[in-house]
Amino acid sequence: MSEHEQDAIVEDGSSETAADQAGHEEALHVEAPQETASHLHIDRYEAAWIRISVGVLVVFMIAVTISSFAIGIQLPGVYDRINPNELYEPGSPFAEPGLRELAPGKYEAYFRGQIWSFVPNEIHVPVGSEVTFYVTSQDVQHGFKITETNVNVMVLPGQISTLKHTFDEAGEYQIICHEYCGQLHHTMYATIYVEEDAPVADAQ
Ligand SMILES: [Cu+2]
Repeated sequence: MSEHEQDAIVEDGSSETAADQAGHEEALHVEAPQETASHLHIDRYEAAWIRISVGVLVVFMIAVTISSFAIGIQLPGVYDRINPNELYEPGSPFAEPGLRELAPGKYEAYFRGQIWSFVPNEIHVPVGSEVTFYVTSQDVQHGFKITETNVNVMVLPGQISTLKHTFDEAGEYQIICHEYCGQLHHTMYATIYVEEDAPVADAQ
């Protein structure tokens, strides 16, 4: 087909498809004069999605604010570092870990994770107690999760992890190791007894 014949076909439009038509219209758009920034056109749907995205961010910020200030959800923190070989040194809080009363209703509890137990393996606190936990491992990586609470930290040799919880309801709370730590991992647990008017006892 010669060049002349091709032009003829386009001119009479006999072989022009709908797709070609659309292509031509698009080309016309592209050639339209550019709009200035002051008259920037944002497509209706694009504007809607921008509003939705901003809305989602605002919802996230509200959720984070409520969970940290109203509900008290906290991220586990690194309190300090400690040499796992020095856990039994005099003065180390992990040589004889356990519960200590700081003030009425306020306690700190030191726990040592080791294959395959927690020391101490039980503590008793009265209802309403606020307990700050300090946990470390003397050997491998363990987990420290208290059932029915938000307390959930990894227990790493060399690191003291900390989290706080207020026990408002009486009952038995299991502390379970939820990081696989070897053959008897499933036997590694301890118990927190939250008792009505309980005399505070600290069992090893
Ligand atoms: Cu374990």
